[in-house]
Amino acid sequence: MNLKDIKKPSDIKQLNHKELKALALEIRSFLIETITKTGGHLSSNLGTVELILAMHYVFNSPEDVFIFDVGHQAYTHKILTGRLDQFDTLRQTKGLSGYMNYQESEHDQWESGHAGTALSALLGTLYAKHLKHEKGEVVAVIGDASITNGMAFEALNLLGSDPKTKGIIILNDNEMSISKSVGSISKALTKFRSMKVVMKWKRIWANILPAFILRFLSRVKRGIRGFLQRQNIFEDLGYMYVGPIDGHDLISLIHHLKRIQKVKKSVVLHIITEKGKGHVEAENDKVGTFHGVSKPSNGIKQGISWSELISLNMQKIQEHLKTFVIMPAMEIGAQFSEFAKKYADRYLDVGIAEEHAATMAAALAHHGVPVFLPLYSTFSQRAFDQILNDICRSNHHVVIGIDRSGIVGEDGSTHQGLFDVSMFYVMPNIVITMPYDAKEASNLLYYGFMKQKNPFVIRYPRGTVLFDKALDLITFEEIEPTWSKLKTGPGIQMISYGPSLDLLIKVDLEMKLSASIINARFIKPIDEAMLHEIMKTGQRIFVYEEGSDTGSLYPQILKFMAKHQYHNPISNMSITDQIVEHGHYKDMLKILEMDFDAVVKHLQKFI
Ligand SMILES: Cc1ncc(C[n+]2csc(CCOP(=O)(O)OP(=O)(O)O)c2C)c(N)n1
Repeated sequence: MNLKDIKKPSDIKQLNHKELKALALEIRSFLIETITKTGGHLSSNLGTVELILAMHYVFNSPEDVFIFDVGHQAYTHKILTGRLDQFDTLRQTKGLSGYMNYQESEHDQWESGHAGTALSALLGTLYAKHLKHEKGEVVAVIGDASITNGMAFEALNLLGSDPKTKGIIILNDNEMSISKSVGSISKALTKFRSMKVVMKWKRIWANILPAFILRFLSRVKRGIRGFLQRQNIFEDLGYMYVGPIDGHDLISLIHHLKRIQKVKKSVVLHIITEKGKGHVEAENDKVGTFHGVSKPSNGIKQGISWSELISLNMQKIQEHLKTFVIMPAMEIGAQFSEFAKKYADRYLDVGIAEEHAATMAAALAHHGVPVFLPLYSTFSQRAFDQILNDICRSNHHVVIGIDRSGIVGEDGSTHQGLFDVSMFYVMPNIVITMPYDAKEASNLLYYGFMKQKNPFVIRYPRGTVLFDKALDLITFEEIEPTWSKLKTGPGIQMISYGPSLDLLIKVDLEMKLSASIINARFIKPIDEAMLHEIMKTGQRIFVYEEGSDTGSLYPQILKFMAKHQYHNPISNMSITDQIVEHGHYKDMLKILEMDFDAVVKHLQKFI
C-alpha cells in the first residue's frame, strides 16, 4: 500500500506485517524529507513511527481515544488520519499545526503543547466516557521526561488507586527530554531498561548455546525481571507494568497492545525508542539540536538570538557576581549549553518542572544566592502560584528571564508569549522590564542583579538582535529605573517597549509625525515623572504592545490618567482577548492587524 492511499486509520488494518513494516519505512522517509523543509519536531517524530502505526492498527480511533503528551511527537498520527496532503503546510501560516489540533481532525482528542498534561487528560476522558456510557479505550502516550512532571505524578497517583477505571499509559522512553533526561526517575527507568538488554542477549545466544544453558539463562532473566519488577514504581502505584519492549519492533508492539486490550486494570506499557531513528545525525544527537529543527532560511541571519544574548550576558555577569542558574529543561532553546559547561557548579537543569524551579529559586534567594530563572513566557504560566506566593509575596530577589515573549510564530497557540506582562502585573513587588536593544539588555540584566532587591523580570522575544559576538562587546552601564525617549518631537507621544519600538520609529518616519517615541523599558513600575511630562504636552497618546491588552501597560496608563485627571486623547494597539494561531511572525502581525500598515491606518484615523 502506498502512503498516499491512506485516507483514514482503518485503511492500514488489512495490511500484513511485512506491508506494515514497509509503511513504517515510507513514513520515516517522508517525515525526514518534509520536516527538513518545513521545520518541526524531527527527532521525537522519528521515534514514534512504529508506535503510532501499531496504535492505529490495534485500536479504533476515534472511538478509542489517543492522547499525546505535548502533542509534538504525533506527526505519524496526522499522516494516518488523512492529513498527508497538507504536510507541506506544516507549521506555516494557516497550514497544518505542529501539535494536536481539535479543528483539524476528530482524531485529535487532546491539545496541549505544554508537557505533563496527558495523564490528567486520560483520567478526564475516562470519566467522561464512563458518565456518557461510551465504549472504547483511552490511551495516553507520554515521554520519559514529561512523565517526571508534577502534573503527571498527580494524575498517576489517582488513576493507579482507582480499580474501576482502566487507562493505558504508553511510556515512550528515549532517555531524552530535549536534552538528556534528568533526575532519579530517569535513573530508575535505566534499571528497567537493563531488562531489555537481558532479553536481547538471550536472542543473540539462542542459536549458539546448548538448551540447558539457555534454560538456566531464562531462569536468571526471570529472576532479574522479578527482582526489578518488585521494585517497580508503577506496580507499587497500582498499575500493571508491561515492558520494557523495543518501541521500533512493530510486531512486538502490536502483540503487546493486543494483550493490553484484554487487561482489566490500568496499564503502563514501557517502550524503548530511539529519538531521531533513521536520521543518522539526529540519532547521534545527545544534546537536543535535532529535537526541533527550523525551516532553512534563505536570508542572511543578522545578529544573534535574544536567548543567546542573554546567555552571553549571564556569562559576563559572573565576573561581577557569582549567580546560580535554574534551567527547567530548555538548555538548548535558551542557549545555555556554554554556560552549563563553564559554570557546571552554578547551573542545574531541573527537568520539565517550572513550578519546582520557581520555588527552588525562591529558597536560594531566601538564603542570599543570586539566582537566574530562565522561563519561556508560555511555560512561566505554569508557575504562576510559585512566582506569586513563593517569590513575590516574600519579595525574594530572583531574576527571571522571560524568553519567547510576544508572538512566537510557528509553534502557535499553545506557545504564544502574550500573557506574561498581564500575569506579572498583578504580582506585588515584582519589577517587569524589556530591553529595546542588545546594549539595554546588558544594562537591565546588570541592574536586575546588582541594583534590585525585588523579584525582577527581564523579558525578550524569540527573534534575533543586532550584536556582534566576535567583538565581545558586553559591558555594563548603570541604568536608572525610568523610561527613556528614543526621540523627542512635538507630535503624538508613542509608547512601547522592546523591539516593537522599531515599528513605531518606522511609522513616525513614514508618516512624518514628528512624534516622541518613548521606550517604556520598565513596564512595571511605570515612570510617573515621564508620564506627567508626556501628558502635559497636551498631545495625543498612542500605546503599542505585542501582548494581551488586559492588565498590560495600557490600562496602567489609563489608571494614571484617571487618577491625575489628564484628558489627552489616547489610543492603543495590542492583542484583545483572543487565541493567536501558528504562522510566520510577520503574517501573524498582519492577521492581528498589528503590522506597519495597520498602525499607519490606525494613526491616520486617530490623529
Ligand atoms: C511545561 C512545558 N515545559 C517545557 C516544554 C518544552 N518541551 C517540549 S517537548 C520537551 C521534551 C519532552 O521530552 P519527552 O517527554 O521525553 O518526549 P520526547 O520528545 O523525548 O518524545 C520539552 C521540554 C513544554 N512543552 N512544556
